[in-house]
Amino acid sequence: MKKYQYQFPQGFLWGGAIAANQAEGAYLEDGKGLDISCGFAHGIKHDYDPVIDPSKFYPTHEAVDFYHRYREDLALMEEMNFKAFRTSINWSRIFPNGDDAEPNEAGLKFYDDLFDEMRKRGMEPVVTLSHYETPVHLVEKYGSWRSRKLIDFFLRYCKTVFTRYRGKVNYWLTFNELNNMRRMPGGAGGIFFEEGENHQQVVYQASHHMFVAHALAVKLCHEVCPEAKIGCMLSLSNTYPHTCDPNDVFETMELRRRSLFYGDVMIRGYYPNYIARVWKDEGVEVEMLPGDEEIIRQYTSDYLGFSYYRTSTHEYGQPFYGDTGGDQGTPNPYLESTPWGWQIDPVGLRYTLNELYDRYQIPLFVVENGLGQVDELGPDGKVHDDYRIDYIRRHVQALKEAVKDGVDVMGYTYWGPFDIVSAGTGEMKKRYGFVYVDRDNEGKGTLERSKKDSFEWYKKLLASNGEEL
Ligand code: BGP
Repeated sequence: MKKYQYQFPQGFLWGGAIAANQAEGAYLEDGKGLDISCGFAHGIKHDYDPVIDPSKFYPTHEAVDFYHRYREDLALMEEMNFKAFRTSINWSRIFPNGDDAEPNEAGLKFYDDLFDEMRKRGMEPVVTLSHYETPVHLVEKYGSWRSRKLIDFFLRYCKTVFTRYRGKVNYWLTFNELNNMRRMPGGAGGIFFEEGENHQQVVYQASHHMFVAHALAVKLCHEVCPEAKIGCMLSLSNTYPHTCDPNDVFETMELRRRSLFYGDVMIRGYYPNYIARVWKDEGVEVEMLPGDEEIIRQYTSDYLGFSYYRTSTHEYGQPFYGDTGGDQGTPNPYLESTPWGWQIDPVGLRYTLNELYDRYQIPLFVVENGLGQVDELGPDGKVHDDYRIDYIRRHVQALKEAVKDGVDVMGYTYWGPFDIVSAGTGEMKKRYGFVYVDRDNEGKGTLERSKKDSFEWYKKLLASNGEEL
């Protein structure tokens, strides 16, 4: 029996997380192709332009220029004692069209240098293979993951990067927040609907192809780099029943299952019984080839990476838009909200960690958690972000309680350790960083980096392996 764990284990992966498209910029440099993030002027929750409109400003095109400034940024992360740094490889830097026969050497070289730099600075790279970055050509030519062909293209890409970065990257994640296929299928899977389509049919068929691709990527990773671990990644901010009315309670469970369904398939390795009724009610018939279910059963995730930001509540009869109720659900009177309406709930993190470990019994990795706020520069030209320190302190406390509860947690990578473009809204104004980046919503600013108060605080937290709160 496992002994009582009263503190964070040695080797706990503390650090930070970003995504290529939200930080790198250089959107067409060194042979890169267009990926879907390039067509969202206001983030993935809003309209997508299949053709770039030259009169519009697209925030990811330059983002915060991590492509050219990563050495400076990683030096700051090293100063904060990071043990891990999560980013994605932008698929379209390696295969500009997604279906190219040969990879783009300049793209491969960029990530070689980036991962070398991380290792040199004592950080384990944690790498997402697809973080809202499906190559545009795959969307146009094949309808993205509607087509089974994407499985082969994705695996060609995986084989290329697993082989190239073997020994450098030991932690992989396949698709970022795959359960967001329901809420934001454009971002999560490059799915844009045609008129008259049954949306749920398209989403679940595409998800099936992604499940097979995920399982085959697990297989491949284990063959090519046996020392590496590969996980799935889900958005698992949580939802409570708004009241103890059994109707609220039951329906909230059903809503939660819409997200856990993705973990159930990729971790437990089979389609859960409850989905048959959901599909029947929604008129969904997923086509599977013989052998698909066996592949999914055989190659399950080594760990579960997930994002946790908030909770909301659900009332009987509300629509199931996303992972947290009717996107935001009904406000919880016991919690405070950010200016974006995200309700801050540290206990919810402990609850979620216990919920997930009870269900899956595999290591968990909090690969995203953080506070998006409006940061004002003080008269001294600095950001005094006590509110961010408070948010992290309370969440890390809750994380520690979960460790004591016996949950097996591998690490914690804070979202957006330096300010980057918001995925949801495309804003720079929604800042998460310990490091301020001088750039605004219109793309103005010097891009200069400066430390906020939270920088020193997080540095101490990491130096003490999570003890100095
Ligand atoms: C997650 C995404 C990230 C991210 C974060 C914060 O859903 O994986 O890419 O940005 O949420 O969201 P936002 O940027 O909209 O504040």
